Amino acid sequence: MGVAFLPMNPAYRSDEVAYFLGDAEPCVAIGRPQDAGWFPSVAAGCGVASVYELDSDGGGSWADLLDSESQEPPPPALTTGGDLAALVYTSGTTGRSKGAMITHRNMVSNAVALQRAWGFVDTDVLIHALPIFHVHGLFVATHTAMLTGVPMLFHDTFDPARVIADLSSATVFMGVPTMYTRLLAQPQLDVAACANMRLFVSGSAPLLAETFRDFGERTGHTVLERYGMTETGMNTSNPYIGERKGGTVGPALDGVGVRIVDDEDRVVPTGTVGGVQIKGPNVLLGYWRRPDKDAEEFTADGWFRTGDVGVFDSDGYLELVGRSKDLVISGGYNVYPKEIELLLDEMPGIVESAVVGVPDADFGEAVTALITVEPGFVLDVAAVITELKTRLASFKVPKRIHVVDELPRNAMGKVQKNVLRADFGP
Ligand code: MCA
Ligand code: AMP
Repeated sequence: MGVAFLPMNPAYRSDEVAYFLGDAEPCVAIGRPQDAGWFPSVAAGCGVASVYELDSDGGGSWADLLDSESQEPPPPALTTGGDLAALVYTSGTTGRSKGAMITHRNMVSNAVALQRAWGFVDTDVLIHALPIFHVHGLFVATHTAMLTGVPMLFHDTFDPARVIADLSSATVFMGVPTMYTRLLAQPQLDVAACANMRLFVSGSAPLLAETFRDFGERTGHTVLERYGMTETGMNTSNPYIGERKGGTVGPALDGVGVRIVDDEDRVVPTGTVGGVQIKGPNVLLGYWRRPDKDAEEFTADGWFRTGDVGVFDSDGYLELVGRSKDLVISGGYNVYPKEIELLLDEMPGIVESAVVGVPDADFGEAVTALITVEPGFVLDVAAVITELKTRLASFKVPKRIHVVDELPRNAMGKVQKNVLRADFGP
């Protein structure tokens, strides 16, 4: 149809929605009935011409419109696979998200590569319990199942007991590490419960070695870990047939170029840590209306800088060892510290703040804020959290806030977040 889709997390608050709609300028916006008090006016305020509602049972003014139209599909407007298919917002390292322009070719190439790599067959049944506003649930899970033409048992929220109850009717599950730790917390997860399953895939955040080990021991299944990004879809995957190495995200997928480079973009020898760069048909067209970001994130010879830091082992398996970008991944959701710091720094009595991710048993990393205040000021932490919740989706709101005398800085005056992570970790 020539339409580009912009998925949004329904947990976003009005300021966040206003930013996306103002930046993307869609002609149609569809919201939920429970947001009727603010969504239509925010969308109209951003110049969106048509605003509709869709409820979780498929009813609402959007469904009514479709019912009232002729059933003839509109003439295809698509001309090439290089056309824009979706705008997915990501990576606001300076506090503002950027729209990653994903093409039809990006999606198709990745779906085909994953279908082959993970051995999808027409008898598969996928348990889909991921949110459908991020690449993991929206493209990786949905596209592999749809390309193979197999059913999805679609869960509208993640409930570990419900997933376990469905395992006997399914063959594939995809989840983020938090889902695996929550599944392991259920005593009914065992070999018998998983007897019909052929594959468990994990991604979006690092799978802890103990989760990998415990899941194997409890279920007899070796979790297959893979690595991707909104901008690139999936890049690497442990093999379906062959050794799945815990702590690694496997070799590059078919057709995807993955290289490790030094600070001057020179490829480093195997076994040397460096920046991870990607090239291939899976890599985004560019950032929506951000040529400055395209220039920053792509090398002169067309490789995309992921901001991840990794190393290849002698078998060609990639191990991710860190990130050069300032990003917290909490339960698979990306949280950009800058976005929270900017809001905190505006609040009365706060001098400055630093937001970091500290290790957390459930979410992998827990968003944690360190704050300095004006002399004599007593910070009401509960009020800060309440205020942040009106401005931000609640998964971004710090789980912990500490008032400190000062923030540690290096010789360049930059806040040393690694020191804070170590000091405020468990
Ligand atoms: C929910 N909460 C969270 C998180 N999730 N807080 C921190 N981190 C989180 N991840 C908070 C809510 O804000 C709420 O707070 C309270 O927990 C309960 O919310 P609820 O919705 O009931 O949570 P849940 O159902 O228990 O959610 C946990 C979850 C979810 C199922 C693990 O976070 C999830 O679906 N994560 C997957 C995200 C994902 O798909 N990421 C892929 C993006 P309060 O009570 O204060 O309101 S990355 C990607 O796509 C790339 C390409 C890749 O590689 O895959
Ligand atoms: P997003 O911007 O939401 O697409 O998140 C992509 C980021 O998630 C990557 O750049 C990595 O930092 C991280 N990520 C994805 N998969 C994995 C994984 N298996 N292990 C560690 N980090 C991962």
